[in-house]
Amino acid sequence: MKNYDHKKIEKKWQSEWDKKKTYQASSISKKKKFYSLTEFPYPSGDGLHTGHVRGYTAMDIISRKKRMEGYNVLYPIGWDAFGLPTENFAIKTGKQPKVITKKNTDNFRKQFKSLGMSFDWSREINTTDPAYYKWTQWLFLQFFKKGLAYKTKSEINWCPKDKIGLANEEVVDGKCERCGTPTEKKEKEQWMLAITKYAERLDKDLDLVDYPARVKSSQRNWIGKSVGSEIEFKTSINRNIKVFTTRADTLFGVTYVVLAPEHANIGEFLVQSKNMAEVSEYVRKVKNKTEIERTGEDKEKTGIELKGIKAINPANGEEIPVYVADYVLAGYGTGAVMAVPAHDERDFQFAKKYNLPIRQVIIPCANDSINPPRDGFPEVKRNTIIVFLKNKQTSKYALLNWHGSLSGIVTGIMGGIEENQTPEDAVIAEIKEEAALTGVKIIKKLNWITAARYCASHKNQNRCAISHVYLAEVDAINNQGIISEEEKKLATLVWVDEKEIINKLTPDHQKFIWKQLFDETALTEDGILNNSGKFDGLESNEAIKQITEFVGGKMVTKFKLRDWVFSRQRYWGEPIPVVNCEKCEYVPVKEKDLPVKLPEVKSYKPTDNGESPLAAIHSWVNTKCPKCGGKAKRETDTMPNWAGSSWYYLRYVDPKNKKKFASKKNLKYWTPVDWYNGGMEHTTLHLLYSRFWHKFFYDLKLVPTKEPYMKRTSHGMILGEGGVKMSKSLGNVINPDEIVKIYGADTLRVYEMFMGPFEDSAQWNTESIIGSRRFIEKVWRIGAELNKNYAGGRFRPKDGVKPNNLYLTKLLHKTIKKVEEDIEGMRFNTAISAMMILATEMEKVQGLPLEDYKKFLKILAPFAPHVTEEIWREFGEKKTIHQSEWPKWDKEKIIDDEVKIAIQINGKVRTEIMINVTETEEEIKKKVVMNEIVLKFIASGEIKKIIYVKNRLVNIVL
Ligand code: ANZ
Ligand code: ZN
Repeated sequence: MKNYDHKKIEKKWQSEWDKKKTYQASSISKKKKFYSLTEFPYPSGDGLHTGHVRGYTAMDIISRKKRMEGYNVLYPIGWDAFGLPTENFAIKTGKQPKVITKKNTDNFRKQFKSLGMSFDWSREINTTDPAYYKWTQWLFLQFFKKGLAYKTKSEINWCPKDKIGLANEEVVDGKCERCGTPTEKKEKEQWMLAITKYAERLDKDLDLVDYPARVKSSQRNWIGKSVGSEIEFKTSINRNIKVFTTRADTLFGVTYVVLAPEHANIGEFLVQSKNMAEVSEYVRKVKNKTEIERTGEDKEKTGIELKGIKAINPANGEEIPVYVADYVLAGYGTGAVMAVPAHDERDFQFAKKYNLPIRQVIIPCANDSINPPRDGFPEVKRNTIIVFLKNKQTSKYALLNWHGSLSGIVTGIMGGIEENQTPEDAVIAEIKEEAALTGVKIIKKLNWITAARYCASHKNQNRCAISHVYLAEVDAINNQGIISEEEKKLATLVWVDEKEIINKLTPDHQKFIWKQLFDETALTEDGILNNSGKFDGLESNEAIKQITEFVGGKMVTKFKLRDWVFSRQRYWGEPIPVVNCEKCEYVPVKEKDLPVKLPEVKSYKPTDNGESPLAAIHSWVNTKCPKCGGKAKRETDTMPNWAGSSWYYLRYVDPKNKKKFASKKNLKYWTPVDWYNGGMEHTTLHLLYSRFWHKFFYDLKLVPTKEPYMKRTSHGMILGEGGVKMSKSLGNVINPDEIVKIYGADTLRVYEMFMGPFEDSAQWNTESIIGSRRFIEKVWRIGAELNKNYAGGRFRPKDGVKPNNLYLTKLLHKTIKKVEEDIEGMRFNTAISAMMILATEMEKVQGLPLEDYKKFLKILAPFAPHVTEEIWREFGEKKTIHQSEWPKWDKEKIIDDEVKIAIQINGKVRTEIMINVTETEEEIKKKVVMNEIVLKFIASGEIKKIIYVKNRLVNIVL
């Protein structure tokens, strides 16, 4: 074996794999299938950057391992090639998007191949290929035929200067990305897909799949399922306001009602108000704010009262004001809310700003975390006070350190309110009892009444302590009396710095009220009803049902999810295959006339009135109605970027099929996708959209499974040096081509997988690549050395070669097990470090058995496919390592009965020896002093002491 020449080796094997179709998946196989999918890239003009390499390498490693484990693996790739950057580049340069795309995909393909990705290139797809988008159009028509694709007026972002509709990502801080002009909202007829019809199932079926918790919750948040009540408020103008609330239990705490500025009946309320001009001016202004600007927790809420109009609270008949406010959205619920400032944070901020009453009707009641209530004990409610008493002289506060069954608990001064006491009386009395102090002044009372449930085990009961909370002061404590022995037995009084209090208090409830005393927030938790007439004392859950019924409301389920705007007024997308006939209205293009191909145009710029450039090609637009043959016009809107990627994983299973989007047979064999990895940024919309398409196809019996992807994972981003995002403008993008040239694809792959935990972001550092390169060189060296002994596959041992080494065998088996499990768990970094340790040991040992080394090559092969293939073949193997069998680890061999320990002389490591864990300390020490290296040192001094640290080291002190 010669020196390691990555350029030669990598080229050689890449073309060999290509020629032999090493990674082609067969749809006819008795083997178990494994479908591994990775998000197909948008082929940008910049090419792949090193950030992309991470995800593709990860799935490549998994796919390679699965092949070696005997699976029939499908690992396909293609191009999600419609999109704005290409279109904008075409507008700028006048080049055809098709031509630009071809150039870019050629480059991406070359790059992927140079990285040794084991894609099945025979299945390459391209969303802009008419043979592909024919089926995107066909699938769209299935939605249309079922009434799930419909046209309606909807708002788009509009740049008044460029006169074009903008995608959301082209609006930056409310301004057009290209010219900086503030964008407006413009109503336009748009195609919509009725994804909301699937909202319930998109939420529920997340239970069927293996996605990370954060991905499931991002899906669920986007869908936004919410169970609540619809309740009608009568008003003084003979028009009811229907609100949607998840907290009907708070109805007695409503102090005003709010309409969204775009509420369907806003006009009616406007004209009957006494400040119509002002309100309409307000409504007009709110319109151009984004949803986030309007509803964000930290955004200032604005609103205006509809003067002269009152609403009636159906629970208690009270008259309350009606507001129009920006934090209520027309598109959610009923577009109107009942405001409960005490229990909703947004209402709370609004009420403070506009001086509206705040009325507490729920007493939040937390279970004590240290001493929670126990099942089976009866509950006793008690009215109590909690007071934080300050010594003005020292600025310290008095806390109680409880003993006995409450040992470890630290609270403010507290106690029960007796029948004949006001809470204030109780405060004074408790301070006298527990602190022996008088002359106390009450400074503040917390507006909220709160409660905590705990177990009073000495009384065999659970308690619900309803607490009134106070701040009090005392000038000094020199007149402190004597605290009774009885009180002292219960608790010790301690004085604590203000800063320390939050850490000292133990029950969560005490921490909570302490914070509330200084920084009040709404009480958004459930609890026990209060100030609510006959419903007082009920728990929130029960009260929601009872109060809803009491006022004649009904329970409903709402979703935040909106129907999907499915058209854009742009050129570079799939034409929507619909014809608008003067007589028959929207008619689908006949299946035999699909695809509706994109015509070539001279200018790719949208027209002045915001139509797609297609609208300007009259020869294309004017057509005949597929139904009546009369005059008709083609739809000139195109589909959004998401269309092609909503079903691409289905096409891969049968990419050349001319009669169907994919055959039933292939779909049955290959789907669902077993493992789908991609960027975190696509775990909300892309995932949701493709799950929606899939479910719809499932209902049409076009696909055999309910869910498209059984497992989803996401990789962390690769950041540029210094920890910032890689971007062209910062000039910190690392081109993988450079790295491949200098260090080789194997090194780059190992480096990227070694950077850190796969799900975390990691910082690129060109200097550290050398470590991965050295590792590969080491593997090569070991191979070359062995190769001298084993040339031609026959063993010709050199003199002095020692036979098998038990320690190494064990390490090998442990490493196989670890790498196997780490790949499954995407812990690529720890798999690599285990292999690095193994390589170091293998290089040290004399007489490494070839079989052991080959096993090592196999587990390294998924990570570094080229170098392992080269060495493998050097040993006379005729078939590729990538179709060899994954090595088995032996259970017996991984039991640790031998460990390596270090031998130190005067604290310095001089050598290492293997010991058996069953050896006694005596035996080990004997062994150590007989060691050759140790003997040399002993010769120059006398042994004073030998220290043995079990299974770790022996230190000889001379
Ligand atoms: C009264 C109330 C009291 C509310 C309370 C909450 C807490 P989710 O859970 O996200 O579905 N709401 C209803 N429609 C709204 C709209 N169009 N725009 C803005 N806010 C709206 O939220 C439901 C809650 O959000 C509803 O329950 C309503 O406020 C508010 F202590 O009603 B709630
Ligand atoms: Zn017609």
